[in-house]
Amino acid sequence: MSLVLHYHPLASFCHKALIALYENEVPFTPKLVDLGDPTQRAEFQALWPIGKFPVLQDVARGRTIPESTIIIEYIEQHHPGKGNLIPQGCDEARETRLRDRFFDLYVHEPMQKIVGDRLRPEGAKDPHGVDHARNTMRTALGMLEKDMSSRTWATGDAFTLADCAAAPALFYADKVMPIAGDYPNAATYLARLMERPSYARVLREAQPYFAMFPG
Ligand SMILES: N[C@@H](CCC(=O)N[C@@H](CS)C(=O)NCC(=O)O)C(=O)O
Repeated sequence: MSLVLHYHPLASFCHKALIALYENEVPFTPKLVDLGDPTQRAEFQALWPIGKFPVLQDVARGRTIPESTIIIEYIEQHHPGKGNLIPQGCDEARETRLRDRFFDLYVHEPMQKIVGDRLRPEGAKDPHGVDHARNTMRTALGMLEKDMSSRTWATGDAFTLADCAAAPALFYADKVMPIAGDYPNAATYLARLMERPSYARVLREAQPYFAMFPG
């Protein structure tokens, strides 16, 4: 099999890439990386020194592709399936990429900041950074709440790259800042994402690892 995905089943940005692979029904070999294991970490960093997953290797084409958004762009270009995750039209494609950035930068990364702080030892916490992250997330959820009053998916009627980004961002954001009370449309959208077969599969596969999530 040409494609190898270096990932961890619990890792939120890996969920994003997995959703796209499942949407397009692209065959790949999953390679679970335990970053806590120094040997596995060193092997992984030889591939991508930044050391963050997901990373996709295309053995046949001799390519290593990091970054979840770029992985999805690559899949769409070189291994397209039945999904059409980036629309053909320039304006629609740009809007999709904007929504992808929106979820990554203003929901996903603040969520990571909040979760990451829980893992820091006493005395090394960053309450100011966490407050800032919560405020950013609140602003983004407020914007999403308005958008989702009239949309099925992030950009309209079609499931796209933006929904791949939204699913894990909202799933884990909901764990650190429950969204149903203040953002009912966003909560309905999250429920729809969780029912989407591609993401339902990702969540099923992550199930054995959820106990590792810092609650
Ligand atoms: N911008 C990257 C972010 C990837 C990322 O933050 N991955 C996390 C897991 S969700 C990671 O590898 N964390 C391990 C670490 O930072 O040591 C992407 O979109 O792929």
